[in-house]
Amino acid sequence: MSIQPATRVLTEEQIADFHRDGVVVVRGLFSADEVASIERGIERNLAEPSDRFKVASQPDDPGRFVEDFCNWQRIAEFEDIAFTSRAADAAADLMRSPVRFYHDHMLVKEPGTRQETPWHQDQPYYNVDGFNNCSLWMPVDPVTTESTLEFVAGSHKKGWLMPRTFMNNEAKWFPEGSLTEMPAIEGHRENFDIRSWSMQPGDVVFFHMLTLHHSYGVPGTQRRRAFSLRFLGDDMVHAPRNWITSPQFDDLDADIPAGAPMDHPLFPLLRAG
Ligand SMILES: O=C(O)CCC(=O)C(=O)O
Repeated sequence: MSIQPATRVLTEEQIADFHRDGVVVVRGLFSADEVASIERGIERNLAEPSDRFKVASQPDDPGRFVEDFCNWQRIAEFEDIAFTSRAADAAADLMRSPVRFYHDHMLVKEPGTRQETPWHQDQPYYNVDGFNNCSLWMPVDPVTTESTLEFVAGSHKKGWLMPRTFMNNEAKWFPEGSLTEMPAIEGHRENFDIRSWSMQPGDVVFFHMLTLHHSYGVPGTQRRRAFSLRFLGDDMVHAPRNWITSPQFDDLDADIPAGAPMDHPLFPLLRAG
């Protein structure tokens, strides 16, 4: 099957913002129909969780934070948005590269969730090396700055930081002492260039897999259902790990050697560049 060429959707200014800050907001990337479709996909995912589904909040949390990963092959709405929407075109603009689909990620905070998403980078949890990448995060519910995703501008250029579990702060990936620890950002927020945007359904943020990001819980009665797509550019290669990555991909080592491109049916090319 021939891979579609990308259509230009972002401005030079948006592309420059992403490269400088490691994050850019793109208003209205998805149509109302696309948002409704993703919302249906999220509800289906919640009703039919996969083996990767996890609860990321404590049992006594008044709300609930749940996540699931890699469901595009069984949830048509997720497959559609990855393959046919302007998301992959925007990723091609940002990466100036062919676009490979890495995975989808659903993140839902139910009303009253206290659990924060701690400050973290994504790439140290993954099984990929390289720098040319981007992720998209979009809410299907309106989010205020209290519960939106927030980012430390420029942090994607400052190296890898220790990944830890969200709930208990355990080092389950890189061994203790092998990476620099996360700086204490909460309590010292004035020392960091923190960027965030209130968002309407259809708006998205694109961010680099090394950009530090965080969100608070959600107050009141508002759900915060979000969906994310992860994209790989032309220098991204397989980095097999001695631990279970998040998300987990079983038995890839036999198919993709260390250091090779993620050329595999699980990671389809979405745009030719
Ligand atoms: O939705 C959240 O609170 C966290 C999102 C996140 O960490 C991500 O998309 O990588």
